[in-house]
Amino acid sequence: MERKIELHESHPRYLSLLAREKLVTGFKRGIVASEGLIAHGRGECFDYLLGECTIQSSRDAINVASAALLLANYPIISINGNVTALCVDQICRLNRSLENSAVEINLFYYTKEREKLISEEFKKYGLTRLFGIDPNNLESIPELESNRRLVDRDGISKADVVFVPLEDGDRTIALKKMNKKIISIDLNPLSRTSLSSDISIIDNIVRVVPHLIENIEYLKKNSTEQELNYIVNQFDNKKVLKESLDILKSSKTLINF
Ligand code: PTJ
Repeated sequence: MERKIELHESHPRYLSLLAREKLVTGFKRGIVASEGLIAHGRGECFDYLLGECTIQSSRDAINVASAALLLANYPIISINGNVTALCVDQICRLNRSLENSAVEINLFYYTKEREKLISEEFKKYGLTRLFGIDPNNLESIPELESNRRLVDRDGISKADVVFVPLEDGDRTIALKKMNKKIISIDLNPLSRTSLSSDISIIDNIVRVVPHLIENIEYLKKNSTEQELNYIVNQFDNKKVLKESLDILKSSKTLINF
């Protein structure tokens, strides 16, 4: 029997419940893989320990990511089922605010049907060109065996910067070996993706993408190329990872309660 849940903004866990609802709906519609629900649960656990907010070191990483995306010649935003269910609209806005970027689909639990549904979902939000769907235009990343090994010749293959929200570690490492600059979003600072990215944003994607768009718009208006380069060059990703781990290990969230 179809279940109907009413979510009220006044509920203390409204945003968390909303994200769950988006994923469950995405799963029922065939956009999210069943494993995507488990992956979200893992993310929630880290989010809880981070206090469900954007910590200072992640704000810094978002600022650096914004500068790196603006400096890139050809940035690609890689998307999957969870990213689509949680923030398809915001990803399309991010793509529009970058102007020279493109979006590429890359599914770990690949099925033709999911690829089609996700691609239609992006079209609904105004995306006219989605890479990664033309089998004749795909090539394999060396040393990678999962479904994620296929990248588009006109997309990720050519990109200098690849933005990978909710990615798996193998592909991040493989893309690094191809000399791509990797910007990731992952709530787990200990994941191989976070550990091997150039810029690791340890935060929930639903908070990150709006901040990123706002930051990009600000930097576009207020920064020179030299200033953007300075922001990127002074960045220390290890410091970001260490600071987020320190917060996870401390009881700061409990103390603030
Ligand atoms: O749609 P597909 O087939 O490409 O599959 C997508 C998933 C996410 C299921 C697939 O890539 C996967 O299994 O990912 P992993 O290896 O479980 O990694 C996902 C990472 O994202 C984990 O480290 C989670 O902690 C993290 N994560 C989950 N939800 C969020 C998140 N990070 C940021 N924001 C979230 N909302």
